[in-house]
Amino acid sequence: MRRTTKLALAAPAACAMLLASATGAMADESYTMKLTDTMGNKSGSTSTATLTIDGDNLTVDIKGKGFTPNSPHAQHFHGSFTEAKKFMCPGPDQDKDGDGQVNVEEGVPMYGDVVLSLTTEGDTSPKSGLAIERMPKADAQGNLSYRRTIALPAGAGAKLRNLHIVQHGLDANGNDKYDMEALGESSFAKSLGVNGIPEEATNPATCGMVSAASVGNPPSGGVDTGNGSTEGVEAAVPIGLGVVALGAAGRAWMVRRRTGDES
Ligand SMILES: [Cu+2]
Repeated sequence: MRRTTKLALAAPAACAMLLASATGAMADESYTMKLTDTMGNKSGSTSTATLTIDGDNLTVDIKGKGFTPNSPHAQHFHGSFTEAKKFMCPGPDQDKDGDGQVNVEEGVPMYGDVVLSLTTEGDTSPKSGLAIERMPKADAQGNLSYRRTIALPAGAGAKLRNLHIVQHGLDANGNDKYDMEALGESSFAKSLGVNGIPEEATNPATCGMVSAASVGNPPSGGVDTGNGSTEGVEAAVPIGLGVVALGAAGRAWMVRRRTGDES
């Protein structure tokens, strides 16, 4: 009888402890990571990203320099919330065709699919991967500044350490814009059915891993009590949806460019 009572009391206590530790792991944490041209793409771009996690709210603050001026730069969290999958920033050896650039197709096997699109407003899903009109634009000096708070799926905040940030868009021939002369057409965009986008606009310029954050401890992932919570995010990543959206975004980008050229 006494034994039963003890157990009955013990269970809620254990639950409370679990809850407490879970809350502790997810309390306001802030850490800083460097985004650099790990690819050897000669982008000349570097950024500092500060991530602040408050439960499942993520504030991303990015300050960068050396970006193609007056140009939009697509940026994403890449990788996977699933710890079993190890993704990382590509090195120059990912340049399989030896053209001196690690392009998107060469980078993806290493850095993984888009998990979150770091847009300036609206949707942040992989569908907005190339929503260029909602991506941050570098100023005339090539400085890029971005800040946004994003609500993550439940439990995802604690799993960010499995991800990394990639910023895209570089100026390979140093004429301060994206053009076909330097690297030709983006085979990635073309593969999505969007013609006429310079590869300069899609190639990765910087990459930085959350697990390499220099300040504070990356979230431990200790609250990984189930895998259902982030599956929505994971499932939204792959190809089908992303491809359609990237295509649409690419076309929008081209329309914008044409309009710009005419004016
Ligand atoms: Cu990306």
